[in-house]
Amino acid sequence: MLFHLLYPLHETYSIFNVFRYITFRTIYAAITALVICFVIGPWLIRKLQSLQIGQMIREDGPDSHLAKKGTPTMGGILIIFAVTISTLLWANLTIGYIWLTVMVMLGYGLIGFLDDYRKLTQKNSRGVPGKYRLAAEIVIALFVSVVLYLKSGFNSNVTIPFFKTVLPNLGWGYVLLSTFIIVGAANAVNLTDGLDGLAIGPAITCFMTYLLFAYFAGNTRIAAYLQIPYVAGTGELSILCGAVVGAGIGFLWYNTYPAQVFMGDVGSLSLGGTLGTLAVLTKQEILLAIVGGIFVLETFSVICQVGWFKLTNGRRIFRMAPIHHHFELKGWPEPKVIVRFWIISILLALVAISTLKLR
Ligand code: 57M
Repeated sequence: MLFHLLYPLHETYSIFNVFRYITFRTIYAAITALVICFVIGPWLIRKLQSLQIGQMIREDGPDSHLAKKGTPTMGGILIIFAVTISTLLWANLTIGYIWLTVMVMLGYGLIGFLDDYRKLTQKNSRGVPGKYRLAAEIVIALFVSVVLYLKSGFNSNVTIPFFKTVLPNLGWGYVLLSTFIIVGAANAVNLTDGLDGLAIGPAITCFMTYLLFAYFAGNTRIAAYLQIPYVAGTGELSILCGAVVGAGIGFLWYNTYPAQVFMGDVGSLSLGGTLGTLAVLTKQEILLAIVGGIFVLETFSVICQVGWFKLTNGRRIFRMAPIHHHFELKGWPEPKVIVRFWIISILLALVAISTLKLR
């Protein structure tokens, strides 16, 4: 909105020319979202507490988690609110990719909200039946994928990391791939969100990385120099990514150990769905497996644990899955698990960025 209101004034006052720059608006989108979290966060936590929107803790989890019972959850509402307001303020709202990504964030946020709400009203950790939740996630992801496939200027080639000339065109198969990426990312972040700050930390590094990818893909000179797909309009997604990074840091202020609030499925599903959508829009689909390697590791640990458990009639690979619980049960203090996962996430982000040159 500010772009549309203030940039035209640059013809009279040159200072307003600054609003044309994506870098400027990305920085201030991050600052705006961060300030919104600082201003509204304490009120929201008190509100969640007064409404008794507290976390139900499963008995079969690590004993250390029992002390977390009643911690306010659904703090993801703060993230979504801050990102939405900041994006509407700073992004060029004529870019359809902005609306598409915000739609996924709000749609997945609604699915998560209904899941969290049902857990609270039913006083258990089951929530909305998995098949209905998955169906709703697939419908939203499929809609976005079909819209992109039919949109002129958006091709169905897949970018393969390390290979600049290998760009297989999947045709309609791209719709299935992008649907899988969006739904998979949402559920991977959801699984990871099991320790204080464990999901939001890697989410911040992922969105910082895709902030760069969006800026590069939307800039003809940089895209040509790096020989990555140019996608007109994705540059504006840097502003949305900046807002998510700012909101994520703001949320981490309250979610850091010992957490005052959890993001809830409303936060984890919306963050993951948004991240998956960005990976598709910036044509860095497969690279998400490296950038979001922590989320992949967590999901993979569950798949291996459940699969092995069924294959061997009850034997486990890990002491408990997802893998963050395994380290907890090995005796690592919670903060140690969290910060070490953050460090790995930063390392993976750097490796992923380096692949743009290693091709
Ligand atoms: C999402 N939710 C956390 C919080 C957060 C198939 C199986 C692997 C599924 C998985 C599962 O239930 N996943 C659900 C993870 C939960 O966090 C809430 O959920 C939101 C995110 N979706 O925002 O509202 C608990 O995580 C802890 N937490 C924190 N700090 C945070 O900032 O401490 C969350 C955020 C919270 C709190 O304790 O209650 C979760 O862990 O459920 N199941 C599991 O992950 C369970 N693993 C398991 O059953 N392993 C089995 C098989 C199935 C693989 C095995 O290893 O044999 C673990 N989780 C629980 N109990 N709660 C262990 C048992």
